[in-house]
Amino acid sequence: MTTLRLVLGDQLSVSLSSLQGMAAGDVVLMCEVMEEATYVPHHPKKIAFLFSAMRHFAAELKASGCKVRYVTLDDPANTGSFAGEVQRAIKDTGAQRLVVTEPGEYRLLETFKAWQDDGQIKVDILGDTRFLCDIAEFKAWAAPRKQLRMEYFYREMRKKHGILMEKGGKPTGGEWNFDKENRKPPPRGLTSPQRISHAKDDITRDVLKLVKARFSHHFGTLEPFHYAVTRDQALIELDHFIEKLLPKFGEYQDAMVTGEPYLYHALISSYLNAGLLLPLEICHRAETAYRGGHAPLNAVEGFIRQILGWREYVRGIYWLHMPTYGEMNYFAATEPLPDFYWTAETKMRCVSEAVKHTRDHAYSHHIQRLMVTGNFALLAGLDVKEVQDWYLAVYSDAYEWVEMPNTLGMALFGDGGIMGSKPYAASGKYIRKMSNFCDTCLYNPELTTEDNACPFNALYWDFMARNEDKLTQNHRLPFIYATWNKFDKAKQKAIRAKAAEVLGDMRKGAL
Ligand code: FAD
Ligand code: DLZ
Ligand code: SF4
Repeated sequence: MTTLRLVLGDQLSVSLSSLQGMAAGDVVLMCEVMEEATYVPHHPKKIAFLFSAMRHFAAELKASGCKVRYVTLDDPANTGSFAGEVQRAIKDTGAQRLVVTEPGEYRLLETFKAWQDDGQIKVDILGDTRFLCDIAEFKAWAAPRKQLRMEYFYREMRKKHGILMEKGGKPTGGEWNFDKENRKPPPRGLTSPQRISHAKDDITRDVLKLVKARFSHHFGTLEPFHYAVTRDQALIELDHFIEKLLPKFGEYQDAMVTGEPYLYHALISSYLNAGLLLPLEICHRAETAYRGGHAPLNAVEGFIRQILGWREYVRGIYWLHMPTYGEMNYFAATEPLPDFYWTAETKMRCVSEAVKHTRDHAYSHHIQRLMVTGNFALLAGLDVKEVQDWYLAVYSDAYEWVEMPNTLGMALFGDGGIMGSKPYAASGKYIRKMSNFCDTCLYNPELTTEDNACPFNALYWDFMARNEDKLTQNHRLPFIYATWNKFDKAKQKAIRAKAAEVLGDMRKGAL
């Protein structure tokens, strides 16, 4: 009996569950399909990275003796969808069984389940064992809890995987979290060490040509293209980070600097999410750096928390709450996404920097995603669906399982507090403290209602005031409301009028 083993573009790991127990006649199916490349207009770098990584992975499987059916995007017979390609492959190979590892997006899980139900072929959907907490385990952790706080989940994961743990179940260094030593503002003149650019082989060059021809109209620049496209190259990136950048990772984790998209961040999420790297090996390498005296504990613990904690936690939240999660909109935010998310043309230096980094690299680091573009979207009440589609399209590491909880839950508080205990709303003062953006901005972060006042300031208070009924009971916000209520009525009115003016300017393209 021939088994067809469908491997998706973000499943490029030899340890993948659907690649285990292969029999001689089995066929691995991989396909570049328009449906996946366009369900949101993915950044050209993301498409090029994935197609090149898929082609390299297929070549490695072939070299190891697997039978691989690889369908390129420009194959004239390509039907453009997974459904069409699976049908063609069944017809051509006579396969009676299809095996696939569970996908990272709910819409595809529904598709695969529909194939199971229509009974044309036996379809086995296997768990994704590359994650450290499977979906059932997360559901069991969540079931008895009223609040699903990441910090407690993370501690369980530390214990389960024995990462940064000492005898007697104590955390290394005596504490679970060293963030009080992290997250410093950037000192003047902070730059980041040189990053790696990988040489391009024929496969990557062909893909770049293809992407240029077919997806140039999507937001984002294709070249220069520096991405790793094989596991070996991704490991080089990881080693470079551990050796040269990890020691300062914690310290500058939240810093933002004009013209410096990367600073001390790892740049591994695209490789990790596509399967070229695995989470546990990354945590082990980071821990080894600490134990060998190459990186301090605050940096190593902070880094491991992102992978062992946040990454697994957001996946758990996604699968726990889908499909309803995708429909949530706690603040009923419906303001259309302004053009400057696509053009970077705004006088707000912080936003234009974050969008330029995104356009040029299919990357911007966490704090820019959260506290600049995300914070603006939250304060201005931008449509939650449009904002999510933007994040899903523009970042090379974006798949719905990780993008949606981060955008809807963390940045927009659209889930009403499933992920966070309060909205990450901040005025311009936060951005001024954590970046040098305000130094070259036409707006002034110290002002709220004046002509050249930072738009974030009035929007911040307006957000708090217009959502008072939804937030006033929040136990972490009484101080904010106490401050707002101390403003006299005239000041409150002036701030809200200024916020209305800012939104008006945004709609006119004049912000
Ligand atoms: P570093 O800052 O060096 O962190 C190391 C690793 O930790 C990352 O590679 C990533 O695997 C993991 N990590 C850190 N924070 C998170 C987090 N909040 N959720 C999941 N993993 C995390 N991450 C994605 O992988 N895909 C997305 O589509 C995505 N969308 C986001 C949208 C918003 C609005 C926000 C606020 C965050 C989003 N993140 C997303 C999380 C985070 O911003 C990226 O993982 C990170 O910027 C990737 O860059 P890096 O590899 O240099 O990470
Ligand atoms: C993101 C993406 C793109 C752009 N193209 C393809 C593709 O042509 N073929 C493929 O198998 N996967 C692609 N992907 C990744 C899928 O969208 C991803 O597997 C699902 O969103 C599930 O996470
Ligand atoms: Fe951003 Fe306001 Fe600072 Fe300008 S002044 S960079 S808009 S925070």
